Amino acid sequence: MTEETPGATGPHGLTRRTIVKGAAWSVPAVAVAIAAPTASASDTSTCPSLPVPGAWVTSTSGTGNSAFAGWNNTTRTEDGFTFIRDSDSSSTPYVYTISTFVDLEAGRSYLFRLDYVAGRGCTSATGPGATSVNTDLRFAVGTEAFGLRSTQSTGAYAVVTHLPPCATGFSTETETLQGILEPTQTGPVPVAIQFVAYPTLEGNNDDYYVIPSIVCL
Ligand SMILES: [Ca+2]
Repeated sequence: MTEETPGATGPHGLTRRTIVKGAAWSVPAVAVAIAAPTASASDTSTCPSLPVPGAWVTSTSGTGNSAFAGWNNTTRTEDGFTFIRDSDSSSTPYVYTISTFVDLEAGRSYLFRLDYVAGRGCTSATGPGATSVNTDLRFAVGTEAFGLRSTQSTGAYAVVTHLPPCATGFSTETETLQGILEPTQTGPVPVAIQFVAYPTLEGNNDDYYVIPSIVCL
């Protein structure tokens, strides 16, 4: 459960906490402006929706930190997910995967998108000048990766741009990762969002806030 602070709930049901180990958190105001797919897409009457975040399935490998049971966990908002956990002084990555299925029809075209903002995992207590460690983001539909990002050059993928310095919260710019899928068979297709927190003795991995969506073309 997310810890609640009365009167401090953000626009996505997120609760502000000012000092949290492993997360220089502020609710990404830009996320409020992220547009959900609208009726402008064609043939919305039969367009499938992604399940609500609470219905996605979580799997993990490696060891994530367990302190601060509220904000220092990965949480589900009403429209997306936050990943702010860290590898827990381990020598192997902490891998956190959130997945679901969506029923698609053969011969149709579907745009899958993932809007995200990223932030440094440095704590407010350590302040500017503190360091954090890379976290990878992978957005996959079926067997295709539609989005691959790393927060730092030590990661496996292209580095997130406009990532703010430590202790300043999430990026103020939203980026969209997306791809078009044209299935050849009708049936369920897996959708997965994976975070890989690289090993760190200090325990501060960078953070993400993501919102997945689907548009029928
Ligand atoms: Ca973190």
